Amino acid sequence: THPDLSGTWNMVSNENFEPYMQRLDVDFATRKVAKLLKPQKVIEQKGDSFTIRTLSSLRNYLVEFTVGKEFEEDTKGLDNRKCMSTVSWDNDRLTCVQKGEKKNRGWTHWLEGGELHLELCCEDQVCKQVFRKA
Ligand code: YOG
Repeated sequence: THPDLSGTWNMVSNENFEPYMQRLDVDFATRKVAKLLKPQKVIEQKGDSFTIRTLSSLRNYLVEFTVGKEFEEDTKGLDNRKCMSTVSWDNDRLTCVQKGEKKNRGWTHWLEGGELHLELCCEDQVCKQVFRKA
């Protein structure tokens, strides 16, 4: 049985977000605003079905998927690319591979000490975010 990531989570830390955004070709002005944000994660997990909302004053982003089923992801409002994404459980970690123009792109969520962790990768950059239950 896998961990339940469901809930509303508030960001408490965000490391290396700027270089991650640079790898995604996010423009300078957007990066300066985006790095000041403290987004909320709202996760609904029902069996293998997930809805993940990333909410902020600048932009909201929604992704819906079923574990193990590849889907076309449109990162509209973020870096505006299309990826073929697949999310799977790697033991207790929920891992997404985002195949597309950018190499080594993806993310991993896990729970640790009651907090929600997230690593976001693009090429050689890793952004590390931590969220606490609202
Ligand atoms: O989460 O993929 O939880 O989708 C990463 C932003 C900033 C907009 C957010 C708005 C990447 C401008 C999504 C921030 C930078 C910067 C809040 C993280 C691109 C553009 C939306 C993510 C996964 C896992 C689910």
